[in-house]
Amino acid sequence: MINTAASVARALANAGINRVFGLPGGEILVLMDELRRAGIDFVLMRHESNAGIAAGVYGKLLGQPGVVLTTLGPGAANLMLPLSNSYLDQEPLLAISAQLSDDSPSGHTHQRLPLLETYQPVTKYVSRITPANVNEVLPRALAECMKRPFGPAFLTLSTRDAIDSVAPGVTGVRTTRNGGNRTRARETVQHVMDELRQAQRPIVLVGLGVDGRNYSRLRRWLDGWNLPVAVTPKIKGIVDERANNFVGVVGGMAADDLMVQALEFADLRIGFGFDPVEVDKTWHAQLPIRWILEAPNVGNIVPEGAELIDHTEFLDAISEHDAPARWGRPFGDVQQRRQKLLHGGESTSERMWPGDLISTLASVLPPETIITTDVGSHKYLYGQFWPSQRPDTFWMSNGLSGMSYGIAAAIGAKCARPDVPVVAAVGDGGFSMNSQELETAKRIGMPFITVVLEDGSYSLIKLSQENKKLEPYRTDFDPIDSVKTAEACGIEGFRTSNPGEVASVITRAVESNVGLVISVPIRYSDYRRLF
Ligand SMILES: Cc1ncc(C[n+]2csc(CCOP(=O)(O)OP(=O)(O)O)c2C)c(N)n1
Repeated sequence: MINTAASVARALANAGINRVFGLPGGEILVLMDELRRAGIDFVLMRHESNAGIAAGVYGKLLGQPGVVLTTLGPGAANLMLPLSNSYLDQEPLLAISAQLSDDSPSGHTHQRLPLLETYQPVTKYVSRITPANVNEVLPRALAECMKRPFGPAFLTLSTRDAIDSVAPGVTGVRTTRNGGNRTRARETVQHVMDELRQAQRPIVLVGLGVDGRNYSRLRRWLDGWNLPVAVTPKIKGIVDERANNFVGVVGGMAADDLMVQALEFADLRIGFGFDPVEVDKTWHAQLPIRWILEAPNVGNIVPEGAELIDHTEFLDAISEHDAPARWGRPFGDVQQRRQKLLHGGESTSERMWPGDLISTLASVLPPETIITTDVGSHKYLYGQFWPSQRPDTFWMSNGLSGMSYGIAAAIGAKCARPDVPVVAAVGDGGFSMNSQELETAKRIGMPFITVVLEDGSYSLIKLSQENKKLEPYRTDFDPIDSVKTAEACGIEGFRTSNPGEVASVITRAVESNVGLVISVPIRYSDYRRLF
């Protein structure tokens, strides 16, 4: 006979999970010990929210649910941000927290929270784990996380249940990705061919509902036919953004007006795995879209007129045909204006033009580099202008847009891909939310580079205040020295506004695979010229 905690650990190990991220409380020590015995590493972090974000990115990169473990009460309460992020950003995340035992007196209110009721609306599945149901609940939760759209599940385990015995026999689950309806794929190909034959300005809008493993098929179709393509931020890298047919990034990034103009100008919009959860405006509801989805969008939404079809089948079938028309470069003007924006300013000895930072980083970082961003003006900058080349190399919180994502995501990414450089691009506001995790990265031997854009403000909000013609009020802050913060966490810090210095310091850090914080002073108002 094994206890329930051991059953949980065994189910996770059988599902191929080798790391769980979290922060302990006394109530999860038994489960932590069982994880250790099952060969699962517990990645000790400094905030549960960061642990959840790291786990979601780690899981998605490995094609399995990421797992975060917390104590009850406050530890579990800190899971709201990562669970919401997982829900809206399609990152598979299984969260397990402790909970009070049933036998605790009803008047015992210390750390008692209605956790299942709280998290039920932002997850795909919630349940208590008990000795009686552990064999069903764990496989179900893991499978729910991986069912498209990917998302979160939340489970609780009380200290009492953790040590109670269950009958052996947990075999674990194989997580699967569900496809669409194969029979309709060929029909849809015919419709799309007909529509494309008529179109002069078609654009394919690729979104996070695309399985990254289909990237070469997708490129064969789009590049082979020279079809104009735009992407949403969370699928950046699915196409090569340096290619001639790449129009830009839609979904509230820099140059958004330009992107919306392009979409309005198009006479055929093909939404390939496109999920409006990434879009902060409502054009997706007004402009007609030919949807090609293989799974429902976030919230289990299937837009009107959309059929669920298998993308692999569709891409294989459409690639058997020649392009039904030639479109030239209908969005050439938009493409040029987009590039001009990036080069529309100048660095000085005190402040770097944000566009120069992008160009500099792009010139020295290898194409396999994983970029994670935080949330703010810098996210708009990287989201639009970082020239992604490979799938799964760009990570941001966009459906939720939750600050503090960047550094936590970098830890998850580096754990999943220790062999590639990882760069967290953050603002000085976001950096101060969770820079303590630099110590985590150092301690667990997962070094990455953090680029901090220093402008002494929550610049996105400050700009919004200005746009609304409001008095400047409480959007500036005094600096917390990010170089010293880095050093306090045991890694090197460096400040410069010189593009050449950025290039050489980063090249050295990449070559020697060490952690680095590089702080780059910028002017918040420069962002205005990019948006
Ligand atoms: C957790 C959370 N709190 C608040 C916000 C609202 N918000 C969005 S961007 C932003 C400013 C971020 O400032 P900073 O990290 O310095 O980046 P910058 O805008 O300067 O590039 C704020 C406060 C948010 N998205 N998430």
